[in-house]
Amino acid sequence: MPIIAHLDMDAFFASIEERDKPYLKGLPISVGSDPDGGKGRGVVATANYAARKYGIGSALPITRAWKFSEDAKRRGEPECIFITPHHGKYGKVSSKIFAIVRKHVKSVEQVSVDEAYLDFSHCRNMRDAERLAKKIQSEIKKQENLTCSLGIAPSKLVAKIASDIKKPYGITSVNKEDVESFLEPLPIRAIPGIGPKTAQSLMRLSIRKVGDIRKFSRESLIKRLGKWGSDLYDRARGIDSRTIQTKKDVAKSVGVHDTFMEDTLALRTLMKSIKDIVDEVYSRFKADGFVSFRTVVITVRFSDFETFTRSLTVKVEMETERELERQAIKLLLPFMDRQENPHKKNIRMLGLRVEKLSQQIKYHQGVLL
Ligand code: TTP
Ligand code: MG
Repeated sequence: MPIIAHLDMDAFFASIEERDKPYLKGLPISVGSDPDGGKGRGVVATANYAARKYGIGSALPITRAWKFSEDAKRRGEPECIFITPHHGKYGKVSSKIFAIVRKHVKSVEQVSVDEAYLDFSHCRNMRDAERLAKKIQSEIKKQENLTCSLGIAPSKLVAKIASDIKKPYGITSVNKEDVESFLEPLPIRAIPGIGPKTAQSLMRLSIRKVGDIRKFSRESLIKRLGKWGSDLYDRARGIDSRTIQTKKDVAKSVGVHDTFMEDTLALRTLMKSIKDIVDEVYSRFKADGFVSFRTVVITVRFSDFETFTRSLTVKVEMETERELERQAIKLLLPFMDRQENPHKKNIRMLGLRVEKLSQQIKYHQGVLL
């Protein structure tokens, strides 16, 4: 069972502005469009927690943010400080933060300027994982004077939801056996992918909490919401088999090709060749330390050098040589009949490649090797 952490910076753009301009300390801040005295266009990118108390937050039209700030002023509270974003600066801070994270964690999948999934599977247990989270959190605070929150769970989905629970500067961990009871009381909007529109259509079915989704069968959710209904059925149960994809994994592929002594369209020759190629690709893939792949690509070159590639990508990782062989043959067969080869041209070369690879991380007594 993997242990995945999700790290998300607190009020990221606004916290950087507050840090860099000491006179702003403690004041409500909105980073985004210029309100232009209430006539401005555009939206709030983010707001610090003091401004959120006024109802100001991401995606709020700037005219409304201005109004909320004016209302606060009338109540005798500090008005909101509106700042236009400095994206270059935020990018640089982001690089520094994830450099700190990478010192502690080998497998890091950064998904936005301020968040990443971290592979904590080398931790012996949840307490160990919490200690590591605390260490990363404190080091970011010490070196960059910024706070972040982390969620630790057996899946990306639950880790992401958990990182939001104790913001700012919080850590929330969810054990495997507690996933369902953790999700049950949360409002449906806590599930990534449920926006205001989906939330509204779910409200019509009296679905308000994640636990309410579980009262519906997969079929009835599909009937009401289409394919998304099936995803929702899984998400409400914390089911999510996505693994951490580092840049290295995404970029890597393992491939082999074979040029025939004589161009051919003979079934036996092609089947033997594809099986040998599968064997070779699979051995290399294993030797490079990979454990799973999600994409299979085939290349076919005909005797006139016309070349085609066809690929397929699946959601759930494939791991076995048999699966690779099955997919490779599935991709090759159309080239042997009219579908992809109406003129019955002979084949000169066959190639096969696997992509979207995941690597097994090697551990020794809880230490990353
Ligand atoms: P978030 O992590 O969603 O928000 P946040 O870090 O400001 O606050 P939280 O403590 O709730 O995590 O987004 C990260 C940054 O991305 C945010 O600081 C500004 C930017 N952003 C936008 O520009 N527009 C948006 O709609 C959102 C949601 C974020
Ligand atoms: Mg954030």
